[in-house]
Amino acid sequence: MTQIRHDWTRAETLALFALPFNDLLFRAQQVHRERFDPNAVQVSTLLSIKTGACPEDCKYCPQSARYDTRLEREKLLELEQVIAQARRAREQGATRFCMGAAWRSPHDRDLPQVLAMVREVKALGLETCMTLGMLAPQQAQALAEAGLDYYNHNLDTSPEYYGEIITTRTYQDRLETLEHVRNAGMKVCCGGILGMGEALADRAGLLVQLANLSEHPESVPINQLVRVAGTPLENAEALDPFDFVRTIAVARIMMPASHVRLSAGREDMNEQTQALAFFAGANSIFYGERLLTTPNPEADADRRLFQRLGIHPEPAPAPAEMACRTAPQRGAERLWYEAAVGGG
Ligand code: SAM
Ligand code: DTB
Ligand code: SF4
Repeated sequence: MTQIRHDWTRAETLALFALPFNDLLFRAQQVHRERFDPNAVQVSTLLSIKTGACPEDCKYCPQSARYDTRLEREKLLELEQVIAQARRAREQGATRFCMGAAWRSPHDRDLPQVLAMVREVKALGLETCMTLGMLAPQQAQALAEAGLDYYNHNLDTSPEYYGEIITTRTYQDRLETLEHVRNAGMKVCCGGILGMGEALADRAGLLVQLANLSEHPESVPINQLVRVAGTPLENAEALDPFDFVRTIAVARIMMPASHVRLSAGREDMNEQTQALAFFAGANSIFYGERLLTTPNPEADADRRLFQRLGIHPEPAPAPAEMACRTAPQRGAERLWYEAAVGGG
């Protein structure tokens, strides 16, 4: 069994990237099979619970108030709206519901409403995830106590390239939030974005940072930049799909027990590239027609793709690990297959 390591060097990582494509994918697939069902993919649905008007300057992001992206801003959603969307996601067969807010960090004033969202979504039998920006230790604690399973906070790129992309918060700020999340006992979802003009060394640098955290993130989203008109990166050069797949494979080899998420950007990817990404070790996706503010493939199209590839959705954690898993959710898993058969 491949060892879990936390002492990766950039040179070793670059050597993985330099392998011939077939050798790299073969190694990644071998590592993948040691710990995972190679035909199971975890499915999460995203919801933007607070959209736009963000004070940060992340150059990739349509939600920054600094760029004119024609995005309709929305205040924090009402609890009922969130519950309705979570139910819908569950009916479609998602097992995790991820809620994102365009904040630098949550205001304590908003926390009670956010905690209620965690409790209610969890009560539906879904795993819960949130991404709300930087967290203070007490905020992380409160989220954990409300039952939040995962917190998403990305490093985005290498420490060296980071300053080209974001100036309003530091890499160190991000690392500190990740530590608060860990200390509160939540699972960490942390990854980055490819296609922002970064060099290969920056991709390696990002993966070294992730793999050398004291514990690997349980979930590692690898996003392909969604180029949104009005953002400074709207004309970034398109990524070579093979380079995207290579990065997935290297992430899989460096973090053998983590779920690697084929994250944003699937709308711009053909099915063959997605299939290669699954072969390279990606075993999680965002499912449902919307990411936060940009389009994602239709649920029907994903069900058909899964069916054509013989992939099934990964079941939610067993009842022992997640006492509140309810009958309706098991029903939803059955529905997934029925819908897939009907839609195929
Ligand atoms: N505001 C919070 C924060 O930044 O921590 C949470 C929401 S933010 C939208 C979550 C993540 O989405 C970012 O860290 C970034 O990695 C990803 N993201 C945002 N815009 C993107 C885009 N255009 N393409 C790909 N990923 C994007
Ligand atoms: C992550 O790594 N990717 C997701 C999630 N975490 C929150 C967000 C992708 C956002 C893509 C642009 C948008 O839809 O606004
Ligand atoms: Fe704000 Fe998050 Fe977008 Fe950065 S990525 S501008 S913090 S919503």
